[in-house]
Amino acid sequence: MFKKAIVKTPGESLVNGLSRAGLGHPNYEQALVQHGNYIDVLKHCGLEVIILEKDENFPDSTFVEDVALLTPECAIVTNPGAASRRGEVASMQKTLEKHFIHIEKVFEPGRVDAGDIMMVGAHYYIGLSERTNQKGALQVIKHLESYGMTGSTVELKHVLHLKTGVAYLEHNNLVASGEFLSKPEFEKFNILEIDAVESYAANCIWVNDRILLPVGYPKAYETLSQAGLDIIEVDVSEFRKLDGGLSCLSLRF
Ligand code: CIR
Repeated sequence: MFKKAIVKTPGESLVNGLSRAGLGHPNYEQALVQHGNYIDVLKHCGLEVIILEKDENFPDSTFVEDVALLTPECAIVTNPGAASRRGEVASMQKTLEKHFIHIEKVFEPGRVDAGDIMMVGAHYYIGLSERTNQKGALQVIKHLESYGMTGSTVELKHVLHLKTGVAYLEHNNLVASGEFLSKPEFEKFNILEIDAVESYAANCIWVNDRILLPVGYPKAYETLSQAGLDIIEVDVSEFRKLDGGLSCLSLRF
């Protein structure tokens, strides 16, 4: 069970965040409302939410998930793949020092966005993407192993991050879309297939036996509720315009 979450208020510079979605710029006021609602939902799931102040210097810094991997044993501060995001790690490291005894780091030439890392118990799947390279993944695996955990890499081609297309919802349930439906490494899971037209819904999260799912994906809702999952729908449409979603907006631990 998670006890806490770290989130970061979006700055007005959010509208200039990185995007390949082609959905236009987010509306800042609406993004703030959606972010506030997201915080309320995390609280409703029993989490203490640590809200970091906005930082206009880093348009994408509200997507806190990418700058650190939090495990029960340690935090690993990443070295993000996008140059414009690398400076986000310094302030996050300061925050994490208040909550973690052990903090490890990823260094050049290793690059990692933790949106590429999916936790399944004590094993961590690390997507090799345009943001996360082999050298970065190997550094993460070495850190994990030094604390008795394990990691392995997964190739991905069509989406930004591993967790853009796949989500582990505990109890062996794996939500998957597109290229992840046929990965041999995921065959052992109970796959909950997300239809290609609703692929954005694959970025859902497990929070203390509730599932946060984006609003507006009826087929995905049906699939997850048929599987007996307890769903809360959350509107993150403005963050979708920047390729972000429910997992990216918090670090849960
Ligand atoms: C970026 O391109 O880095 C941001 N606009 C979106 C990051 C989304 N993060 C995630 O999927 N973990």
